[in-house]
Amino acid sequence: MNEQEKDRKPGRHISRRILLGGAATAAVVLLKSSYGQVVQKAITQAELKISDPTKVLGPPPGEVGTRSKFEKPVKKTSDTSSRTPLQDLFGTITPSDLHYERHHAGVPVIDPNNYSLTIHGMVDKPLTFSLADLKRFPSVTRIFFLECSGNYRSGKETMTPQEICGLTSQSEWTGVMLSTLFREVGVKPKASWFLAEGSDAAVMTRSVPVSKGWEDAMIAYAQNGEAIRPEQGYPARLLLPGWEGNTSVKWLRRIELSDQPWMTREETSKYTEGVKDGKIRQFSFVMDARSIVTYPAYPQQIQKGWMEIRGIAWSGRGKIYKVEISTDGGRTWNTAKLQDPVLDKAHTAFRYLWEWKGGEAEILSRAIDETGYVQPTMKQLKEARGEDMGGYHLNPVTSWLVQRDGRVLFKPEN
Ligand SMILES: Nc1nc2c(c(=O)[nH]1)N[C@H]1C(S)=C(S)[C@@H](COP(=O)(O)O)O[C@H]1N2
Ligand SMILES: [Mo]
Repeated sequence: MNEQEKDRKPGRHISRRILLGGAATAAVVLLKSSYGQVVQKAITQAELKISDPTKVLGPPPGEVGTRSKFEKPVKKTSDTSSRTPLQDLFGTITPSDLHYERHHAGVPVIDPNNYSLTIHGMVDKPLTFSLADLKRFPSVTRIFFLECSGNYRSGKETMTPQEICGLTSQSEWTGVMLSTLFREVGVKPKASWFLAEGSDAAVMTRSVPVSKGWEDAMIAYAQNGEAIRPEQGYPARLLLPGWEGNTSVKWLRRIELSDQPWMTREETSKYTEGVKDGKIRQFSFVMDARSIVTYPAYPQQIQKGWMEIRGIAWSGRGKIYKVEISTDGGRTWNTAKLQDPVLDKAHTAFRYLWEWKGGEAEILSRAIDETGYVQPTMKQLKEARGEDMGGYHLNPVTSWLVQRDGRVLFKPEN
């Protein structure tokens, strides 16, 4: 028995940490002083001696809640992005502080009192809206995922779901439909494109077909029940459900209507991808269907017996229709159970009961959306788009290899 197991033995209430006299704060207790005042005192594990929570008054409520100190999900960061720990999450809403981030020039600080959004160009009545103006319009609340079109990594066996495809997250967004603002300014019938411009140091700009503006684009000022986070575009951002994350311009300050696209940097030198015969595809907005098993996955080690294979599936084209699971490397497929509600353009949780009897296994998931689109393998992607397809819009089926000892490794595609 190792040290940890010993600590978990019933009847053994004193942790190793206490025996070692660890000085970390164990609890905050409230004591009544001799004058009747309630005073707070932080006590250490060593002072506490016992780990029975029924014997100590717990800390009082705080102004903001905290995560259990035993849970430490973290984003994996680089200088320009951070990735959601998909393997640590349950359900489908990403806690706001774990939402992936992608900034081309950092997170700007914007005073909501100085914020404005101007809509001009091919409109009857150019207007500038303050944040308060935006909040006065009829609001909408909607759940959908965001995903960077560069959301794919591979190359080694020791990769987690977060490392492979953590550039996707899901929130409940609240804001005003862009169509509401389009009516307010009177978008001219001839206008077929609009430019969305951010007020970060990148002054990010993207051209978007006006039809998306009429259909389901929104200007969001809230995320998961509170003001949108600075990292997500505070105080307001454009959101284009199901489209590549880059088009959902954050810190949105300007929308201009026109009858042609602007050919900005983000839609010419970036966010384009090779297709066959040396051709380049541009304005590839829609995120195709994808899924990933988040349990079991690297770096977990499984035990023999029954378990729930779990994961998420999503599609920018609509609802997830079906998720299929294979545990034999793709020879046979079984239908996973989808967790209700299955929403349009939203992460959808799936589960599949499986008994691991020992021995090697290869677990795969494959998403099929309501349009009939089937998540491809890397081989199929290469066949369809050629070897020079670049790094955007890669949504291959992900495989996990279960070793004889139960360790799970990622199987890099080739
Ligand atoms: N103004 C502005 N908008 C932006 C970006 C940016 O750098 N500046 N990054 C884009 C990219 S590439 C993505 S994938 C998403 C990321 O949104 P998130 O950071 O809220 O996850 O925002 C997009 N909108
Ligand atoms: Mo992105």
